[in-house]
Amino acid sequence: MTNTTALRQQLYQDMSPLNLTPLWAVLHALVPPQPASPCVPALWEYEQIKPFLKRAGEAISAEEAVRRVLILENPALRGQSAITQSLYAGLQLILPGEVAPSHRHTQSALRFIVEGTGAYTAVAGERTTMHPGDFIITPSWTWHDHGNEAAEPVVWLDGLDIPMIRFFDAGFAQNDTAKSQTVARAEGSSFARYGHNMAPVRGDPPFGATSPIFSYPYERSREALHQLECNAPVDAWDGVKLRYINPATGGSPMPTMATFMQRLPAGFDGKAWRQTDGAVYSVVEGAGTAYIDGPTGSVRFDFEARDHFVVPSWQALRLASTGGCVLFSYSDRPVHQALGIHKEERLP
Ligand code: 1HN
Repeated sequence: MTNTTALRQQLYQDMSPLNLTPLWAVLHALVPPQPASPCVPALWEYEQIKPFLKRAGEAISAEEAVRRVLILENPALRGQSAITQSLYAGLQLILPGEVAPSHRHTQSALRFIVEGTGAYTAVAGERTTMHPGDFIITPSWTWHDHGNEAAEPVVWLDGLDIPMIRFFDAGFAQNDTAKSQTVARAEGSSFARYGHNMAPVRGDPPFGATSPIFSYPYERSREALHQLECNAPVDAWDGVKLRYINPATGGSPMPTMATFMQRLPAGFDGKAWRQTDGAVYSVVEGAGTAYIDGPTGSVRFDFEARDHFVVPSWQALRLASTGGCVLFSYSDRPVHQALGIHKEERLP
């Protein structure tokens, strides 16, 4: 051992009991030249998952579970209930006749309906009926419960900012006194008030940072994408892609998560792009292929309707579809934008 090495080792050892660590040993990893996410790309095929959802339905009731959900964990983050460093994803099942009891928490949630029709979710006193492809939000600290008064099981994707709120140590939660909330407004009231490029003339309740619309029906988003596919130029990277907005601000429906719906026309063979916000995808209709290029190599995911996949931060994604498809996705982009650190690169 050289003198210097010995000197340093002794320094590290002697100061360690005082919880001191030399920066120069970790500086490179702390400020990498570009994002080096510990997350890996991953695909969850619905065909493979569905039997386990079914078995979960036999193993526990929605009420006992509170929320009967199979968490989609990033293979590189097992045990952390995280699909990216900042986001959570899970598939929730509710069977006919079941109720998932009312509660609220500071974590924001989104629901994206994957299979089945007729369950409802209630948010702050208003119910909305679920249909495949609908996008529903549960803003931070709003009471919410779910129920299924229809004849078939309903499965949806839950997207939450759980790891982010955990990072900030800012999580609070409460159970409601009643299992289901009392309905305070007729179904469709929020959409009638804010879902048509119009708003009430006076007496807006304070919505804060979240959208006054809490259900964005698939029928509407699908129609918009169809119109644009037929009548407007198709983007070489995205196909036809729209973002969901808070109509009161033009920003994302909730402050921590952005959501998107896109259509890849039949024969689409897209260019690659990358962004700092890792994203979770839910395949709505059709089939296609995602090519993801990252520091640990390249993967190819052949996806079908109801499959889910995750693209980590700063890994290049290229999408293709022979027969055409529709994709829903969400990411933590609004937080990157609020912090001024969002970066996107479209590769040639
Ligand atoms: C939650 O409240 C729901 O309300 C779903 O359906 C998933 C995961 C962690 C914490 C709360 C729901 C959740 C959750």
